[in-house]
Amino acid sequence: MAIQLAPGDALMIIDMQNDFLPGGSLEVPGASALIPVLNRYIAHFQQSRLPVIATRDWHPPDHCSFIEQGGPWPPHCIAGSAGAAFHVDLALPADTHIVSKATARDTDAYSGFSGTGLQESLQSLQIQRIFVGGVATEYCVRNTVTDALRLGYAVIVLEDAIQAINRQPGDSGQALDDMIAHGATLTQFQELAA
Ligand code: VGL
Ligand code: ZN
Repeated sequence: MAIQLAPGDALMIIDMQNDFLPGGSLEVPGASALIPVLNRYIAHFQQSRLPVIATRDWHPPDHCSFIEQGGPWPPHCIAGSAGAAFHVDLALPADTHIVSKATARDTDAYSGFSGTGLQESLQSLQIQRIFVGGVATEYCVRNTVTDALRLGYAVIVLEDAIQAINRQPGDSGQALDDMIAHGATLTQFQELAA
């Protein structure tokens, strides 16, 4: 079933930062394959004059999620570092709304809504439906999607533009099931009406 973009829609790209891409400190396997797909979505939303939002993981150097501090992850996405920059091939428009998350040392936040003001930004842009892609499916994508659904947004997950870490085999499928159980729908680029 074709999806027609309309006013009130926004594209939300989660954490397409160097540290989550091949060669980065917390590589999401296969994530570079998302870049050309996300660029097609970006072009489509721009042609429709609809907003693009990009979240970024933006940690202090001693963030609680890092192994040295007893957390699960190698250091990654340290605010201002090259690893925290968006990948150069991702064609983010100049007026992209950038949302920095997990910026405080003592709290981790997988959701783009967590302490960021994202909800207020969406309200001022009069957004009602968000199309979500990026990484990682079972962490930041999943938590951002379920928060958005709880807040009353319609959410469409771009199944050809997300990638999981899969620390446990099956994490990706579980995350998709969970997002669907919360009310998300899935789509792929071909489903978007021209
Ligand atoms: C993420 C692990 C640690 C994510 C962020 O963006 O999904 N995953 N920090
Ligand atoms: Zn992180």
